[in-house]
Amino acid sequence: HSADAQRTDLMTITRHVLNEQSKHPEARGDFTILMSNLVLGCKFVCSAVNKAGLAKLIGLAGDTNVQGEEQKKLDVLSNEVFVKALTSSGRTCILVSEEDEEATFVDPSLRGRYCVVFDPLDGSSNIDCGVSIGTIFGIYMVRDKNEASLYDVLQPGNQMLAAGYCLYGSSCMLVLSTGSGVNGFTLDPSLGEFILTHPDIKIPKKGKIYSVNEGNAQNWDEPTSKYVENCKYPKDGSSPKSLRYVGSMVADVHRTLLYGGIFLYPADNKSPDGKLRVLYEVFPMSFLMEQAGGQAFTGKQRALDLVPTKIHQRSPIFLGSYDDVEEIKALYVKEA
Ligand code: AHM
Ligand code: MG
Repeated sequence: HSADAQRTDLMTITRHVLNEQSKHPEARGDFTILMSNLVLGCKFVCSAVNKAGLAKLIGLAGDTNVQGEEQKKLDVLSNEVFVKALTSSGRTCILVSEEDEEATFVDPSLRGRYCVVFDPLDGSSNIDCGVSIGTIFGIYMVRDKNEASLYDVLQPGNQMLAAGYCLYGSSCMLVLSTGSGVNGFTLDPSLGEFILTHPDIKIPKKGKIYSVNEGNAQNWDEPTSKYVENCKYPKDGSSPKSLRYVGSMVADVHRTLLYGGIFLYPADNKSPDGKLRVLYEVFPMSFLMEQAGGQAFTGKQRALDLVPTKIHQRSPIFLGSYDDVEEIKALYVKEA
């Protein structure tokens, strides 16, 4: 019976990645190994996040605990876990983390072909009140691992090979795209494996939710103000949209992906580039949105076409359902 098959034939994330790689005859298994190290990092962070209060993992970096050892804040700890797991995979070359000012160039003896950009624990200001947080990542291929340079990661998002995020929420979910659609995996804690639970995710063409920090409204530009006004007081007789804003990008984008709607972190006259970082926030989420049939726009261009010049660069971002993003695009075009 198919019901039995569903219970016994488990599509783990490793099996899924292996299947996808088998479509590329030149694949040597490197990507699969890279992914399994990345997944290990996510499992570690998930476990640490779940017992954050108990294990007294929360606390300021630099604080000392009763044993006199330094306590690490969860975001610092998560960063170390990812850097070590990715470096030791032997498949990476350059790592860019939100937590590290400089890019990490992997020791030549351990170098592989992939560059990984990531935010190890995004939304970490939410940890203390138990709100969902996440890890975001994007993967590029280096041109020549013996001549790796920052240029290899200062590439537009359309050059990414894969992108995804892990949500540490009411369940732990990993959402991944390797460039042929988007798939969602849920961690089965008893198995310690991510199992495919959301195959081929497609974002609804139009949504009923908008997601933005409206406290910044007085500093917004015209198109953003008009757009949000229209969400609340639609001129075409349709119902107003609902507002949902967690303040944790992974949670807000995940809801947008599954339910539809729009997530925006616009420019404002205090932060003309918005808040979110191009390499490890804007690009991976834009990649996923496009792969799921949605769109991502910076206010000027398709987000994935932006060419970053600095690894921690920021950009305004509007992403989500195709039709909703189309609306904000039209407002910016009018303005220009
Ligand atoms: P962080 O990297 O300091 O955690 O900030 C990133 C977070 C995102 O997860 C979220 O979308 C955004 O900041 C919320 O910002 P704001 O509090 O300005 O609304
Ligand atoms: Mg962040």
